[in-house]
Amino acid sequence: MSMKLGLGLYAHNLTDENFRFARQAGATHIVAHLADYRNFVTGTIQGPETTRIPGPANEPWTLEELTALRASINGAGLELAALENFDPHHWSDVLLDGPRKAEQMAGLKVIIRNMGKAGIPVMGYNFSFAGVYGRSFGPWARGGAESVGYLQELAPPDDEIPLGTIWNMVVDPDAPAGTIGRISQEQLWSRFKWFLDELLPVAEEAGVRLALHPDDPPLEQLRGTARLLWKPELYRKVFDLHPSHANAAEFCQGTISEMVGEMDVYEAIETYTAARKIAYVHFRNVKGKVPNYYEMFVDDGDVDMIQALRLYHKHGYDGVLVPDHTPGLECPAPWHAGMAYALGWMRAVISMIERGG
Ligand SMILES: [Mn+2]
Repeated sequence: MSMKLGLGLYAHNLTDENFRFARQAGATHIVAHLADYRNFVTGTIQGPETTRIPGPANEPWTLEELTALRASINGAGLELAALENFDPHHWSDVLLDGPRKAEQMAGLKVIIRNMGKAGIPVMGYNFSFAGVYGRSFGPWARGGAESVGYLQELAPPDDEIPLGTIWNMVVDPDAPAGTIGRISQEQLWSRFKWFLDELLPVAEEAGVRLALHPDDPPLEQLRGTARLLWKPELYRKVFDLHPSHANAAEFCQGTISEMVGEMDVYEAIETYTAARKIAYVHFRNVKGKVPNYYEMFVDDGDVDMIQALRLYHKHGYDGVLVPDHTPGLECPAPWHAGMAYALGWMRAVISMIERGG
């Protein structure tokens, strides 16, 4: 296959067993999240038994750590396609324009240089203040399968973000009371441009692409803060800031299809694949659009996923697609079963398309 199948694994899931699971399910690539949402949300500090990178959260990932991570994945017969998301401790003040901004940017440069030396070609990131926020869980997928959605009436209050918090994660438990306040589109784009100005030259030299994930939920504003990429056509604005090959998309097709914009999901796939801007794809299906949508099984949503794969193929996409998330399948291992279902479906359809069917 020239399109490649991958599996995304959070830090607590980066185990040899899961590498073998990915290989057995037909994946050839891994996307590794080293900042662990689940452990952050529950306030549990990652222990060495649950993560491949046990170092302090605010330290840049070292060459030794990244090389060992890649070797463990290669040892299972897989490639490491990308890292996904800096740890919030790495760059909270870059996002918030805080006093440690310059120091943190120096750390991000160390990470990108180390990734280049370790042979990890892509860094996925989400330039966001509120991050993923306000989603609900329910039996909304086919047959009552447990899924996630964004439903306006179930969303928590759209209150301002507390000090010491970025995305939905606490980076400073000792922060005083109060909020980070409101952040405008102008402030957001100015900070984002500074981030690209500083980091893209380093990424180009290191041979690493910086791949931007869109905002999920794709609202223009959330918790009093502007959102960067809430319509498909805004990727054009991002790429126009810097026409570098290293300025790329972590193309979350699921989030794109939740958006209300001028460009629909099929046009977005065609436009950004043809422009060679897609570093890798989050391949998942949804029903509905912002402000009310659910995540569905890959073959059961609003998007014609066979047509979507045909469009990547038509424009010569030869990168990695990962299922991103999927509803769980009701059994003793809902996450694994859901992923195996998505991977099997994707592998079959990609094979069919690439054979001319
Ligand atoms: Mn995604």
